[in-house]
Formats: sequence, structure tokens, C-alpha cells
Amino acid sequence: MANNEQTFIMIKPDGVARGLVGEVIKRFEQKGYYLRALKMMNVPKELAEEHYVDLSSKPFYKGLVNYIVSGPVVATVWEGKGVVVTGRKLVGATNPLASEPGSIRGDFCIDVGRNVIHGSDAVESAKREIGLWFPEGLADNKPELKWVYES
Ligand code: IDP
Ligand code: MG
Repeated sequence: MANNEQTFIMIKPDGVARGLVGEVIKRFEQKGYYLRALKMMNVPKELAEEHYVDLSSKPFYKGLVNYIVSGPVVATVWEGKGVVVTGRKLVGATNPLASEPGSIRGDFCIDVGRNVIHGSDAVESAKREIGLWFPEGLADNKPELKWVYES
């Protein structure tokens, strides 16, 4: 399994407004994942619509897009072995009432329409989302990984 798998994690407007940015970053960092990119931004409506295009037929789609554009988000890219699947575990189940305690959604929210954080659901969707949110590309890096990975 590659040590440089990447996932797209976004702290949604409610997470930013509630002061949970540090908490989210802390949890991914302390697991051992590497913060590859980070920016705070207001989200253009077209970007929110494109990000959630697969859900465009859902009744909650319009409300979802309005939620994502309602205030600044923090968009991040994390790198490491199994980061997509394990990142989803750190994030927790979509509906926070069903998210396990210990996960971010399980610990910090209640409503599915205010669930604090986004995490890519597969390696392929992570690639699509990173391209969408970071069209400028990612900065060069050379992280020291010998304390995280045996090889
Ligand atoms: P995910 O964020 O866990 O991947 P998805 O099914 O991809 O969940 O849905 C994307 C986002 O759409 C959710 O995180 C949540 O904010 C919102 N959402 C999903 N289902 C509902 C719903 O039934 N009502 C309102 N919002 C929803
Ligand atoms: Mg999803």
C-alpha cells in the first residue's frame, strides 16, 4: 500500500465557525498523516455544485450547496498509507447520530446537514476533489517519514 495516498478533507462552514479547525487537524496529524495542503476560502457556488455533482438529484442538494457556501471552509489534503479509508473512519458516518464516539462527527455534531467535515470516499474521488479544490497544484515537499513507516 502506498505511503503517499492522498485524500481531500474539508472543514465545512459550521466546523470553521465553531472553532473546530485545530481539532480536525490535530486528529489527522496525531494519527501520523502528513498535511500536504491547506487553505481557507469562501466557496464559489459553482465549485460547491461541482463537488457534490453526484448528489444533484437528491432533495437536499440545494440546501447542501447553500450550506457549503454559507461561510469560509478550510480545504486540506492529507497524505499517507490508507488515508482515504482511515480518514473516513476519523471523520465518522455521514449521519452524526450514527457516527461512533471517537470520530470527528461522533464527537462534535448532531445533524446530517451540519456535520462539520467532508472526507473523500475513494482514491478516485479523492483525485477528482483534489484537482477541483487545488487547481493550482500542491507545493513540493519531502516529509521525514521514518518515524511513521517501517519502510
Ligand atoms: P459523506 O459526507 O459522509 O460522504 P454523502 O452521502 O456523500 O456523505 O453526502 C454529502 C453530504 O451531504 C453529507 O456530508 C451531508 O452534509 C449532506 N447530506 C447527506 N445526506 C443528507 C440528508 O439526508 N439531509 C441533509 N443533508 C444530507
Ligand atoms: Mg460523500
